[in-house]
Amino acid sequence: MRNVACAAAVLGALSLIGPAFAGAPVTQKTASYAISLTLGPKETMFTPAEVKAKHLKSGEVMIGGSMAMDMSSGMGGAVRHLEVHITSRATGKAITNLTPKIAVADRTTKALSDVITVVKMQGVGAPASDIHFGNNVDLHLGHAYTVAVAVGAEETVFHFVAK
Ligand SMILES: [Cu+2]
Repeated sequence: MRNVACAAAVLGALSLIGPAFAGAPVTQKTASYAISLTLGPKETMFTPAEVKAKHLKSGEVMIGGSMAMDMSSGMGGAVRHLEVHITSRATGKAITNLTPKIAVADRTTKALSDVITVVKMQGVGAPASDIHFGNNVDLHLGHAYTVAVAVGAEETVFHFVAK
């Protein structure tokens, strides 16, 4: 019975801090926006030219600037695809013309927060409503993180434990 109690305790804790990996997105509201954070498995990010040339049917296409780059080094323990979807609370439509600032802080090591290189992207073959912002990032499993997302003057902070 000890294991059962333990698992229940873990699940209870997780529901407080929200899913961190491949779970449903966690959404927070600011005055004008609904901002959703999703952490999934590493995604391969392609340029529009690569998608065309290779006839790709999956992965993600980078549509925001040519300097976009993969932030992950593979040295941090686990690579996760961090995505932020922003919707206007007034129209319900995806915000595609404002690039958010995203900062990731490891609260376990208390390291300074990293402002990540934000890539605007869209799933290959997905509709425009899929347009989102983020990058592949290195996370340490079991560490607690905060992700601060600023859209214009509005900001929200997400808390999770990487798993
Ligand atoms: Cu993405």
